[in-house]
Amino acid sequence: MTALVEKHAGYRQITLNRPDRLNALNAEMGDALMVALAEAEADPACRAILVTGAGRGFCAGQDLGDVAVSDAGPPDLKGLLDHYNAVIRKLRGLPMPVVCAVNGVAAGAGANLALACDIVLAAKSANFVQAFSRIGLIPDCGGTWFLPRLVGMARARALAILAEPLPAERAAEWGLIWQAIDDDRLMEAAHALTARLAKQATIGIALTKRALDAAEVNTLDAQLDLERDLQDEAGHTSDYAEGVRAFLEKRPPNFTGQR
Ligand code: T3D
Repeated sequence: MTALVEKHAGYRQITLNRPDRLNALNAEMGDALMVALAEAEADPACRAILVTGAGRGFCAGQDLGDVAVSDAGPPDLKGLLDHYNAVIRKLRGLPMPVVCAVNGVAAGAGANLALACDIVLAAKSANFVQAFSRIGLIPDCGGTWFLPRLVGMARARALAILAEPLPAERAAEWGLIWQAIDDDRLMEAAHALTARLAKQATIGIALTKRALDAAEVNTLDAQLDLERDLQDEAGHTSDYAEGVRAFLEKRPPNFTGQR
């Protein structure tokens, strides 16, 4: 199994599982991720997702053993990327929050897979490498979109062109990720955060994600209208009613994640 799924109360953990190759991506893993994400999305009991990697790496990007140029010519990179792009689109389009626990090196498409998640935690020993330029490629799986938005164009350009490893603590300082965490505490912290998210107002979070994604292209005027409409939707959920009731009654809310 190239992607392992574990069910926890309220959330699922999806683990990239080719540890002897630092979880390098291949077509089979792309398919397995799509299935795991689609199944999580279809499960009403699943209100958050945790993505991580098995072994000492998070993901070393494309499995280069599968894409070597041969006598038959270059490999079908377009076809492969259509495959991986579907995974990135699926991840970004999920209504529930996705936490990524980067347990070790995240290189090439593996780095950008992590950046597609909503909240990225990383072990302090991990690093992020836009390894593409080392082999004559361009950042893909959304890299050229995520990087400038997260860290600004000057840093995005240097990361993409130089392909130098960015240590987790600096990645957090730069705003590429949310937090760098001591290695031995990473998974405990990632589970605690995902479990906490699984108890929050799930529809409100889904609408927040939609608003933030739309803000990437909207004018302020359009965004204000969108916020008004999404807030109206959030305001009709039972979680909103419960949130206000709980506040007034001075107790923690008991959100169900339902409409
Ligand atoms: O095909 C397309 O559509 C194009 C898409 C491209 C998207 C991309 O992701 S391009 C970028 C591809 N990734 C890379 O270029 C990274 C290659 N890996 C590395 O540079 C290094 O492995 C790391 C910096 C990630 C980690 O270094 P280190 O020293 O910690 O580990 P290592 O010894 O290099 O790797 C451990 C094993 O994993 C090793 O195998 P071995 O010698 O023990 O049998 C190594 O060959 C294997 N491995 C690591 N990365 C890949 C890989 N095998 C296949 N593909 C890999 N990407």
